[in-house]
Amino acid sequence: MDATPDPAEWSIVALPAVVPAPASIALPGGAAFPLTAHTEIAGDADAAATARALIATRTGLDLRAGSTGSGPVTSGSTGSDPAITLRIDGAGTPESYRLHASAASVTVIGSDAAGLFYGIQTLGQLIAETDGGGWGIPAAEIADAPRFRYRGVMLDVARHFHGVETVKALIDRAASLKLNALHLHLSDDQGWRLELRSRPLLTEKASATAVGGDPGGFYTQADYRGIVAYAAAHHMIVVPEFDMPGHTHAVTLAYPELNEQPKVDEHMLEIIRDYGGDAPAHGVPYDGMAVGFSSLKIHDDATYAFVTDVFTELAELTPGPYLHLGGDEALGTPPEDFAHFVERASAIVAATGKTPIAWHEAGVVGERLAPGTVGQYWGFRTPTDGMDEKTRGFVAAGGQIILSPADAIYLDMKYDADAALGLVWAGVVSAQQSYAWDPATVIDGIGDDEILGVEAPLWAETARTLSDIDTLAFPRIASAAEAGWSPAAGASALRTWDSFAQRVAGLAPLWTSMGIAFTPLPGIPWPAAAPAPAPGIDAATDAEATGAVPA
Ligand code: TNX
Repeated sequence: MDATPDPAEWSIVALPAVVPAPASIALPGGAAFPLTAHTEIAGDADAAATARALIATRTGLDLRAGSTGSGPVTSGSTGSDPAITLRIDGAGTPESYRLHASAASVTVIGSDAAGLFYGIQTLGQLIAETDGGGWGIPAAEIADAPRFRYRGVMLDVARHFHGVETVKALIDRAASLKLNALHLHLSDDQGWRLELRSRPLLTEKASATAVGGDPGGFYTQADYRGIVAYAAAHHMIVVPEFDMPGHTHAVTLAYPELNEQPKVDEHMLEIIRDYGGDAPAHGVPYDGMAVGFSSLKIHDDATYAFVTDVFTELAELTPGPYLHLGGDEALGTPPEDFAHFVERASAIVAATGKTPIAWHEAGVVGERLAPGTVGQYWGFRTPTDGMDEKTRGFVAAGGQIILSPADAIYLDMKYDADAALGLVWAGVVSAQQSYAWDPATVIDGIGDDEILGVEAPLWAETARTLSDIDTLAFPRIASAAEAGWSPAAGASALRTWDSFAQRVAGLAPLWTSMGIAFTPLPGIPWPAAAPAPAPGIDAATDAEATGAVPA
């Protein structure tokens, strides 16, 4: 007698690992949808290709072999095997989708192409091993839509340069968590990372170095366009940043006449004492980790010719609606000069037709910002030092806010005091702490209507490789995704740490199949095969061990 149960009776015992939590999910139980090499995928061709690739990654099943799914099928199976149908119906809010799964069929309907893409990401997360030994999708009814329009991750490619392949890998990872914006921090004291035809010396002279004397690098325009296209294929926009008027020491290597002399103060000397490196010198590459010592000349016309050149060309290269002008930590710029600069720079960016974004400091000038300028808040979950007041300045100018609270979702903070990677200026941030906040309760007067979204920045002083990025970002990036996409804390039974921890644990096999070197942080019930929580692990030499959870 054949001991293998009929696939029609396979069921799944594990809880579905959907992250970020969907707006609504019902799990009727019973038999699962059996996923086999004969499962057809029908409907939208782009979406079918995405689904096939994801299913192959997760299960090793190559549905291409048995599938007939490239035609204009809208009603499911054309053969005897249960089918997956993917389509777009134009109904519902942007980026929303509905997913039905039963033993007989799976249907994912997106309101638009992005919604269908997100429904497929959910489908990929639902795949689990059945009690029959095969793969399946549990019976489920999901109706899902994002809480916020903007859900981002930022990668600093200035402190350490990260090549196109690493950026694409980050796009894969972020899109799987329904993030839709990749903010690239393209310039800082340590280097300029984007080739510009209007200012070629920036990459010719100011891109070769990085923090710690590591090699630098830059994106050619073709590289950048490739990143933008890859992001678009994953329903992500690229939000490029040239940081000004501080964080501009690299400019002194190319156009030395544009900058003031570096301002070396006690704070800077303290960082040099703690982290090593030399004090900055005008026209000499800087490879330390201090911030706030450089400044463009504020009352010089040549500065605004430069600002106009670089943002005009950046706008031409960037199809997305936003350009980020920086504006953080301009400690080397006197306050009145800083105000003058951000007012003019936001107007220059707005004149390109794009919406400016600036770090929250720029909100100090309030209505003098270009109308609609977006503010990015990087203070703590409980604001200090008037950072909330500055952030409200953007609202006064008609702009919305992106929340990046550093003591929750700065992915470059250490997750454990002994961790090899990361910084600690915003504290040691556990997975629990990354989850313990709600966007609408951070700043008085900034609620859902004033919030554009949520972004998790990863500054790269200590992150040299994709493995470093994974080790720092995962699992805490999932907290940011849930804050940006899911219903507010308190508005859904799924929005608790316990639920989140269980769902994240359930993603371990998917993340492993995607090659993500996540850190199995404590407090999350990782599958038994996961390595023990490993504070202090040296990710550079032990990258495999940090993420090696067999599927
Ligand atoms: C602060 S927060 C910075 C960056 C550093 C980061 C390190 C903000 C807008 N700027 O210049 O890289 O801390 O965590």
